[in-house]
Amino acid sequence: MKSKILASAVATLFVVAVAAPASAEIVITQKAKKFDKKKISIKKGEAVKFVNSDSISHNTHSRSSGGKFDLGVSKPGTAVSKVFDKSGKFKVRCTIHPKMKLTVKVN
Ligand SMILES: [Cu+2]
Repeated sequence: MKSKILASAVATLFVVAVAAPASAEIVITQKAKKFDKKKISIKKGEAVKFVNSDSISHNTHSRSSGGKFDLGVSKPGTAVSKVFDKSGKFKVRCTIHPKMKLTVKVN
């Protein structure tokens, strides 16, 4: 009887683990006035966390059609997050530093 309960508990734990969001957090670092990657490919519904590791503020936005967003200005040491819930190719930019460029491809 005891082992049956244990087995059930283990099975429950397994289900919980599997049911947890499959998407690991995707992190992009803003450092030296650059995104640490130029291009990333993610799945629809996944979130990207933008971490400002610079000593200056950055803005994070996209004006790509079908996926416009603006996460505002993030101060040094802070982070902002964006869920990409539409497929497509989105150019992520910083209004303060136009040379900062990242393309997010959402599959
Ligand atoms: Cu910037």
